[in-house]
Amino acid sequence: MTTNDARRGKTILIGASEAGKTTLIQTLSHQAGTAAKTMTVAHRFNFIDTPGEYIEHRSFYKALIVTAADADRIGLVLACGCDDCWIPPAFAASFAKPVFGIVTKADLARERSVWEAAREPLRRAGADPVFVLSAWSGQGLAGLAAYLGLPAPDGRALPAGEPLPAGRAVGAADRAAVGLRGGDDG
Ligand SMILES: Nc1nc2c(ncn2[C@@H]2O[C@H](COP(=O)(O)OP(=O)(O)OP(=O)(O)O)[C@@H](O)[C@H]2O)c(=O)[nH]1
Ligand SMILES: [Mg+2]
Repeated sequence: MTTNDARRGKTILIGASEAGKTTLIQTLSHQAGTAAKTMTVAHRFNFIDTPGEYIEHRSFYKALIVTAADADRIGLVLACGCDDCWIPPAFAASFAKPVFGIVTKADLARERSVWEAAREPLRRAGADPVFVLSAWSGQGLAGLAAYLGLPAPDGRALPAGEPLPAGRAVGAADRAAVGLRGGDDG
């Protein structure tokens, strides 16, 4: 670990499947490519990436808390316009470390009211500050990068008119891979 790495510290990202955690890590780490489904906890650059299932099922909470011991701060991630955000109120109190929030996919909603609505579950969880951004358009990334002590990335701005990549379906095979047997155990 270099001196710079030590100063920046490690950030663990926690949030539902498809929230955009891995894509955001790739973008902040200046890595090209498309994010594959995260199957297990992964250390990537200054980040600890977690599978969405870890917040979607209470039985994984302990694993999240133990894993967060290796991090200096916790980022709770939620996609703009999500129907079920999975982030419980006061969740930040589970960690004796700074907890901040990230609303991703801001490019999917132009209205400020949608962004504000997405901030609410994060605020209720105890996250502060809360950043609103899009890894694809690049909007809002500079603020988060500055907070984390990282160089500002360009985002992944797509050529005008090109559709955004479709989201992946999260299926039974994904659930099995992270150790879930079937129905919701939360
Ligand atoms: N429109 C839009 N789509 C995004 C953005 N960030 C990620 N996505 C898409 O959202 C989907 C899920 O992204 P991931 O980064 O794999 O999500 P994740 O939170 O790591 O998901 P798990 O690994 O399943 O927990 C992918 O299809 C991404 O291309 C964004 O800022 N805007
Ligand atoms: Mg992922």
